[in-house]
Amino acid sequence: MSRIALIRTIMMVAIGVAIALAIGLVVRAITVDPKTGGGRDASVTGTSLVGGPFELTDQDGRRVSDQQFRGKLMLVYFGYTFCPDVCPTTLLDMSQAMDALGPAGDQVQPIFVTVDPERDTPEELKKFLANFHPRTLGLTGSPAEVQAAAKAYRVYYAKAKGAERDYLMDHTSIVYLMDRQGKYLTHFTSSIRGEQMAEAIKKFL
Ligand SMILES: [Cu+2]
Repeated sequence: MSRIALIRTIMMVAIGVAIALAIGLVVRAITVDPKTGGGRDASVTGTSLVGGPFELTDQDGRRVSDQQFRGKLMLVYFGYTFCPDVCPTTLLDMSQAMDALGPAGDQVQPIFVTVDPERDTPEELKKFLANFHPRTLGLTGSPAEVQAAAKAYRVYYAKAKGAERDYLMDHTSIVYLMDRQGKYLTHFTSSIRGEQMAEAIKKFL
């Protein structure tokens, strides 16, 4: 092995370790329940804690349960329609990913769950989602139903300060990819673009 080849090998290993550590940290961060800080169990069972059953109402007023998507991958994002930046950008990335997948995208169900059921009625969701991929399902429900869904996905959300009708929401911004049984596969942060998301999804199709 030449000196350059050796240095290159050492660098590749170092980068690999750094990436593994970074992934470990992110996965650990998202499995910690923000309310209870329940990191102890989360670190033992890892990402299997992300995801779970939900019962909500879609933008057409139909009742929807996670069971309906068995056999499909779910691309799940929690946010709210009044969001000034992160949510629209992320939904755009999801839409671009769906477009990039082409016909293979039929195996993927993009889902947007509101963390603001107070303002996000089915009608509001429908208006908002007209800007994004046509197969995107918008889900809302009673505060308790939304809370249960968010809890299952380890999503934190809270009303931030603001006027009575113009408040902002703080919320976790992670796109989850779930398998055909509804189990966690991987996740994407806001920095990923649609094309990269599509490439990552393809590996699971
Ligand atoms: Cu948002």
